[in-house]
Amino acid sequence: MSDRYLITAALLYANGAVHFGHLAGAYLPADAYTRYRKLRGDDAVYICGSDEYGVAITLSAELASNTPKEHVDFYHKLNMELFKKLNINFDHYSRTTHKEHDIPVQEFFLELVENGYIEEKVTEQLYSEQDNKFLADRYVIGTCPKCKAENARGDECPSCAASYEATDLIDPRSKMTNSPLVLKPTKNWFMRFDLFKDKLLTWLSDKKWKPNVLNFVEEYVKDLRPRAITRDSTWGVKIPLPDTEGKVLYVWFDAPIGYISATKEWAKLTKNEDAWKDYWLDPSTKLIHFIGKDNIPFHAIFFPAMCMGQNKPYKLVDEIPANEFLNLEGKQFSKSAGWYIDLEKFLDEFSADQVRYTLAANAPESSDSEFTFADFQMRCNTELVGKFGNLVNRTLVFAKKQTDLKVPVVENLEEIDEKFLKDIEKLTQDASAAYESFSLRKATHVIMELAALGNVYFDAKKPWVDAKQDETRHRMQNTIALCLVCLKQLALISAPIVPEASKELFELLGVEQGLSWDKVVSYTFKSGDHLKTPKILFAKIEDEVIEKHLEKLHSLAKA
Ligand code: B3M
Ligand code: ZN
Repeated sequence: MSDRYLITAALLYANGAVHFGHLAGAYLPADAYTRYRKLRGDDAVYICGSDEYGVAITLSAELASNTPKEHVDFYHKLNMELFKKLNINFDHYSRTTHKEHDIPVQEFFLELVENGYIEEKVTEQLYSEQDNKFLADRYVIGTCPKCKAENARGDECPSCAASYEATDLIDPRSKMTNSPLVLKPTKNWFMRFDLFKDKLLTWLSDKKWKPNVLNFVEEYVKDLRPRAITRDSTWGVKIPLPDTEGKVLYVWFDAPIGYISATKEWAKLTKNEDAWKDYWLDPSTKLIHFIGKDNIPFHAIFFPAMCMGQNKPYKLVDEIPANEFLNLEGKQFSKSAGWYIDLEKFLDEFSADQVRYTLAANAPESSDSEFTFADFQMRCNTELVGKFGNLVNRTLVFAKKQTDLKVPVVENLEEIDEKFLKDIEKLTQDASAAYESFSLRKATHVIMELAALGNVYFDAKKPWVDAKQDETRHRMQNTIALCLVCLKQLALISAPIVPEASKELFELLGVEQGLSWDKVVSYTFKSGDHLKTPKILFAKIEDEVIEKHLEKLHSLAKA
C-alpha cells in the first residue's frame, strides 16, 4: 500500500548562497529520502522555499546596499539554480514573500488570538531617534553590562561570552550609524507558549526521535515562556489587526507556516486547490522536517504549539531528522572569513553526483563532521571510480568481448553464485533500512559494500579463465549474468544519492527507467537482451586539481 509523506527542508534564508553545510544538513538528506519514498511507490512531496523576511535579511541587504526585496530576489534565484544543478528535486520551491503566503500566516495569528493564546504587552525597546525606528538586537552594539568591554553585540559579548537582552547594554548604539539609542515603550504581541507545555509533553512522550533532538527538546519544554511573535519593522507579514503600522509578524512565526503556504501553492499548480489538505489535515500523512540542529526548538516546539492552537486539525510533525553541522577543512564555513567554497564554480568542475556522494558519506548525523578536499578526492577516486565504476566497466567490457553485449544464459549455478545472489539481496535490504532510518552515511557504506562484493565475486570467479574452454564457458556466462544482477541492484540502491549515475547505469543495462524499488528487485534479465557499451560514470580527480583548490581556499582566507 502506498503511504503519503510530506517532506520539508528548512526554508533557506535568501541572504546568501547555499553551501555544503546546508546541503549535507538538510537539503540532500530530504532529497534522497523523497527519492527513496517515490521509488517505493509512496506519494511523497518535497516542499521547500526561501525564507525572505526578518532581521537576517534586512541586515544583510543593508550591508550589501540593497533593498530587502532586491536582496531576496537575487538569492532566491541563485539558490534555485544551485539546487537544480545539484539535482535537489523539490516538488515545489516557494518563497515567503509570495503573496498567498500571508493568508495562512494571518489566519494562524487570528485564530491564536481568538483562542486566547496571544496577548499584547508594552515593553521598552531600543529606539534610534535619528533613524526613527526601533532596532533589533542584531543592529545594536554597546558596552557589555558584565565585563564592560566596548562594542559588545546586541545579544552576547564577544569578550566574556555573557548573553543578555540588548536593552541591558550600557550606551547602546546603532551598529549601522553609531547613533545613540534610547528606550521607548512599544506594543508587541506575545504567544503564550507556556499554555502548551502539558499538551506538548504528552505529544512528545511517544516520539522516537534521535537523542540529540529529544534531549534538547525535553529540556526546552520545561521552561516555556510567552514569546514575542511581532517585531517593530516594516519587512514581514503584516499583523492583521488595526493600528499596527510599523509592526510585522516575527520571521519565526511566518516561516514554518511557509511549509503550508508552499504546499497550497504546489497543490494549486499541480493538482487542485484542496489537495493540500491531504497533506496537512489528514492524520495518516507523515510529516517530516529535515533541519539543522539550530532549528530544533522551532520545529519541535514552537511550530507544533502554533498548530495545536488552530481550529483546523493541522498535522504535527512525525519525524525530525535534525543533523549537526558540517565543517570545512577543520573550521566552520564562513563567507565573511573567506572560508568557503564557491558552489557555482565548484559545480562547473565537478558533477552533482560526486558532490552528493561525498556529502552523503560525511553527513553530520550524530556529530559534527567535515568536508575535506582529500576526502572528496578519495570518495570520488577510490570509491566511485575504483569500486562502483570499476564493476560497471569490467562487467560490460567483458560482456562486450565474450557475449557481444548480450545477456547470457544462466545455467547450473554453483554455491558461490547462490551465495552472491543472497548477499546482494541482503545488502539491498540493508540499503532500504538505511534510507528508512534517515542515514545517508549508512546508505553510502552499503552502496560501496555492494560494489566491493561484485568486484570480489568477479575476481574469485576468474571469468577470463572460464572463457578459454568450451566446457567452462557456461560458468563465465553465469558470472556475467550475476554481475548484471549486482549492477542492477547497485543502480537501484544508489539512485537516491547519485541519481545521474544510477540513471545511466539502468540505461547501460537496458533496464527501463522509472521502475519502482520492488519492480527493480524482481526484474529478471532475459538471455539475449542487449546491453550497451560501457561509458565512464564517474570522473577521476587528479592530485593537482585538489592542490589547486586547497591553495585557493587558504589564499582567500588570508586575504
Ligand atoms: N531560515 C533558519 C535557518 O536557515 C530559517 C529556517 C526556517 S524553517 C521554517 O537556519
Ligand atoms: Zn562582556
